[in-house]
Amino acid sequence: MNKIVTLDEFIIRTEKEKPHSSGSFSRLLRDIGIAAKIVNREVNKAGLVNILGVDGSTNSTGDDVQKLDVFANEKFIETLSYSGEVCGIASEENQDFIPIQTDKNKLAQYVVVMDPLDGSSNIDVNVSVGTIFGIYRRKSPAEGPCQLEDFLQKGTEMVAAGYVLYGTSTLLVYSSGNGVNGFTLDPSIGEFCLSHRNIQMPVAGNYYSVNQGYYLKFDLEMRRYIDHCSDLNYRLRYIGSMVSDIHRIMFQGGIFLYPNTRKYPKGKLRLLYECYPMAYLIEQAGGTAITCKLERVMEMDIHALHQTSSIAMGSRDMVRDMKEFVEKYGAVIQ
Ligand code: P6P
Repeated sequence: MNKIVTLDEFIIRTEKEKPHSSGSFSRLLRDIGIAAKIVNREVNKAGLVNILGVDGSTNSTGDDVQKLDVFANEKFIETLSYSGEVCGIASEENQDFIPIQTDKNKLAQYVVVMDPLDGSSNIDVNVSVGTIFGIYRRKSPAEGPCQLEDFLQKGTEMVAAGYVLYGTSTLLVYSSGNGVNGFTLDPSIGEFCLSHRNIQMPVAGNYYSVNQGYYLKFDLEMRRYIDHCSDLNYRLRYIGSMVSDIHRIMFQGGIFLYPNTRKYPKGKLRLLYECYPMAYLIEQAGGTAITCKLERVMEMDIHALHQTSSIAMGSRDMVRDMKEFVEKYGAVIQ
């Protein structure tokens, strides 16, 4: 029987490989794991308690905020604030970033960007949802409060990214720049245990993931590529939860698309805490992540916390094919 490697043990082992590590980053990752376990406990019993349904408010992009969204946001903020390793948080659920100003945190060197419960419209129908997070080193002077510049950093500046998938089992998948590893929560011992070592995405696949309902609202080049997927008898899989849709692609190959539409001319998904972290993981797993105007997502300039972007990410060969359709049919800005 293989020895169980817990998330905490894996983080400590990884830390030893980085001689100058102060342990601060490791403690931050462990705290994210703790918050994920707390959120998981509530997600798993959401149907039993009065935590379903919307809480009447809307978030920064006008989505109805589900009660579990609010709970997840509060728990991640609470856990990360207590940790002492984070000087600020930017969340989908908060219009502005949140400075963490306790004595422990104000000298902290990291900020966290997150979508605490992505795909939350699926909660009430028991479909999997996820948490997405990214970690940056702060850029502002260490002794003062965090600044907006600490968050408006390109994806290439991210030092780690990950997601938690609350599905048939609960999985934490993350990378700190040396490959992607997955940890499955074992409820019997309350630990995330290493279950998917060094995840490498297939270079090709036959799944495509897009909201087909918007087909007529996509630009010509995206419609032609989607027709191409259909002509090749690729299988359409779309859950409407980015973490779930991309998780499949990480293991079985495929391409995830959220092109710009008339309703979302700059795309719907948020660059800072959805596109950058998922692009980081996709690239670390050997895939490709670009916008529908063929820019590398990680290199995109960011000017606002809730800035959106179109995206096409997944298996290297499939994104390359999509790129050929855009070049052939699209008015790509050179
Ligand atoms: P649509 C969920 O609201 C989300 O932010 C992502 O998780 C998901 O990929 C996308 O929006 C779904 O959007 O317009 O297809 O419902």
